[in-house]
Amino acid sequence: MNTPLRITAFAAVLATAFGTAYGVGGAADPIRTTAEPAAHAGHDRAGGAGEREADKRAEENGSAPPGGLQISEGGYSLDLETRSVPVAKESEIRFAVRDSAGRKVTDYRREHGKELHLILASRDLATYRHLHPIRTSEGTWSVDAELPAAGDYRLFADFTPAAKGAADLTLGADLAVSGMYRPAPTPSVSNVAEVDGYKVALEGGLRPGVSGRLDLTVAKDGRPVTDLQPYLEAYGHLVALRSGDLAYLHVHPNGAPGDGKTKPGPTVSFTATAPSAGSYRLFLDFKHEGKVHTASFTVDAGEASNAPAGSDTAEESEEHQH
Ligand SMILES: [Cu+2]
Repeated sequence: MNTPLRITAFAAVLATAFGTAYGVGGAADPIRTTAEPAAHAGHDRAGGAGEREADKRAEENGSAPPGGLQISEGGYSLDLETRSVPVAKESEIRFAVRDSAGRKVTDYRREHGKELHLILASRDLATYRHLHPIRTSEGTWSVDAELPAAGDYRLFADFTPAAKGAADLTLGADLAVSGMYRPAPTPSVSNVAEVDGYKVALEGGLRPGVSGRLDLTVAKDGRPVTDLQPYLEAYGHLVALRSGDLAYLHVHPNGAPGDGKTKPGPTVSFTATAPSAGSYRLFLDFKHEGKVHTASFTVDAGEASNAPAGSDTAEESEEHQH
């Protein structure tokens, strides 16, 4: 149904997007997760045969949850020391990642140039921040943020512990921003976003359970931008958050700066799979003329195609035309 190369590339993207879910299938059982939140380490730490059986089933039927929905997973927990900050006032947010013994984690594997990527998103998806906190040698992370609107926010820590066998994890915790809360409606579905004088057009989209391609094309003053700058080792970073529960999907571009074939714009291409049908908010970070900009879109992941192989082939031929 596909060339081996394409399957490999797709698998790599999947591994990035769902590293947690595929690497640590054990977090799939909601009952078990509630009762024993820190018990789902990697397969090497899996419990009895029944548990391993459940893990295997979860992986097979794809029911392993997306990232960001749990505060504790794979033996690691997000310990949010700052539970609440005032609205519209620069405030320090502190947290730590703790291992199953309760110790603060101080060894991380770098992903895209950073040990940990921090995403802050309001529950209504109107506010989004992609930040890089600093860590003390004892393992406490801190970052200053000024959040423009009150309400409940989700804080996502995206990281990979350096410990052997540890998978890429996205842990999530709630952060309250105090003040008068007026939830914003989700912006309507659109394939064009405007930010800081840039216009970003989206082609393609998300499909549940099927890999889909998303091409984002950046223009300024009506002209394609062909000198995007690498930001964190890529020409763009795309995060998708599911409306309703903020399930977190971090995808990376197809191709990297300096690989000899990826151009610095105007189009940055991604591959992603939606965990379900529904509405998603996409946030694209890109860098141009020394500044990072964030373009956001609302997209609908429709019903999964019955013929994923056919759709992939269609995409592929499209690719060859360029
Ligand atoms: Cu980051």
